[in-house]
Amino acid sequence: MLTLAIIKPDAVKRGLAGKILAHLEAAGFVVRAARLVKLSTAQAEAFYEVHRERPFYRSLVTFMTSGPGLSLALERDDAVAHLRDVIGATDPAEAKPGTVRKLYAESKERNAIHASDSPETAAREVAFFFPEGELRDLRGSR
Ligand code: 3AN
Repeated sequence: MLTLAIIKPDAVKRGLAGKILAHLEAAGFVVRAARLVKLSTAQAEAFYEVHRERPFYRSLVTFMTSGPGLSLALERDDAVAHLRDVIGATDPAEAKPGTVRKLYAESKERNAIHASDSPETAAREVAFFFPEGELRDLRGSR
């Protein structure tokens, strides 16, 4: 199954995209699609629509539009749950040792990586960045 990750603008800016991708590949994920995207404000607002009422929403949108992020469609068995384990808790201070956020995140907001939080969200988020046809073309090519 597929899930959606974004190596966030803080991590791309600090030159950590390659290290984080290597970490994900070592954890058994296969890259099915990748795109470096600088989100517009409208796109970031739509992506984080579920958080619209949260106090950090405006700041989150500003951060996510501050530079390009690397969006990834990743495949492995039970991908959503495994990726959540690999990235660690939202707050890097609470993330377990060896998780991406423990290793690379700066703060609760600038936390290096996004990962879909349920299979339903994963389907929506993969489609947000990678239109269906594009993924179909990539399937079976490796
Ligand atoms: P996760 O990314 O672990 O699923 P969510 O969905 O609760 O966490 O939050 C989405 C994003 O909002 C986080 N990745 C982080 O960038 C930001 N965020 C979450 N909680 C806070 C907070 N208390 N203060 C600032 N930013 C936050």
